Amino acid sequence: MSSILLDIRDRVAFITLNRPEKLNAFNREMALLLQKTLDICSSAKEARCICITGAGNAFSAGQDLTEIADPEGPKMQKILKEHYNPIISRIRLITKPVVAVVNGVAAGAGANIALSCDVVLAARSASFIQAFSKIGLIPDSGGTFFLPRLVGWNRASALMMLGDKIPAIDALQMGMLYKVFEDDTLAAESLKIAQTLAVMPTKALAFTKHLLNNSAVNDIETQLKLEDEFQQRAAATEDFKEGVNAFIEKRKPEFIGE
Ligand code: T3D
Repeated sequence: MSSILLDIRDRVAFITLNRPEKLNAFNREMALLLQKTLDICSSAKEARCICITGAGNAFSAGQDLTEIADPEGPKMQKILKEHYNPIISRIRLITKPVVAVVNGVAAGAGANIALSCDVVLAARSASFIQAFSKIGLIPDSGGTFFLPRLVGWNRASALMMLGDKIPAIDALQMGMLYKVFEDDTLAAESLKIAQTLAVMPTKALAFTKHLLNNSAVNDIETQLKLEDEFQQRAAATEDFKEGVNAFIEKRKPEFIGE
């Protein structure tokens, strides 16, 4: 069975991290396959939203620690450069919304992959652990970038240093997530959100994502100029015309993602 599953249905690409016996921990094969799968989703015209979830009871326990301990395994110098950094870059640069459907524990790189997504949803029984300090590592996979921006410096600092297990409901209250659903409704509620995103004006969503990526580093004047540039690009899309026409004609818009 493949360590990454892909299913494209009704304009949504569902990616499942699939090593449930290891709580979907990442080995090299799975990390490289996730990159390849994200590339497939990026270029698949029929997919206008991407969901990432885990098989079984976990989202992902991060790096497979048995692989690190294996003298034949990939060397530390390669792991971030070749495994995680390209995953995070892809999630941020893909011009479609990426939804993390966190169905269980998300630890280490598993947590930070989830936090790098555009919309983060979780089951009530899910939890988030910046597990790195517990094994003498620093938070990677964008954790030092995303977490302080999501929850503030002080909380991020405590979460990363203590490595506490944070229940989804607390993570929600801290601003780490968008919504928490009961375990038995997570799949259906996430599907509704993904299907909503998949019929929205995809280009405008992609431009919004680009602006958010840049807002993390730009000053206000630079960001205002960028908004001006991208608003003009959004206004030139077919979906903008459709949005305005549908409003005037008092009907539901049919966006085509162009
Ligand atoms: O260059 C670099 O390598 C840096 C990259 C770093 C990226 C990272 O992600 S570092 C952080 C790595 N992850 C961790 O440290 C988390 C380790 N796991 C845990 O702390 C716990 O498993 C959890 C809190 C996530 C879940 O606990 P629990 O009690 O629900 O499950 P469990 O019993 O600990 O685990 C169940 C099985 O999954 C178990 O296998 P077994 O004994 O039944 O055969 C366990 O060994 C396995 N497992 C869990 N996490 C990992 C793992 N196997 C390999 N690697 C794991 N990360």
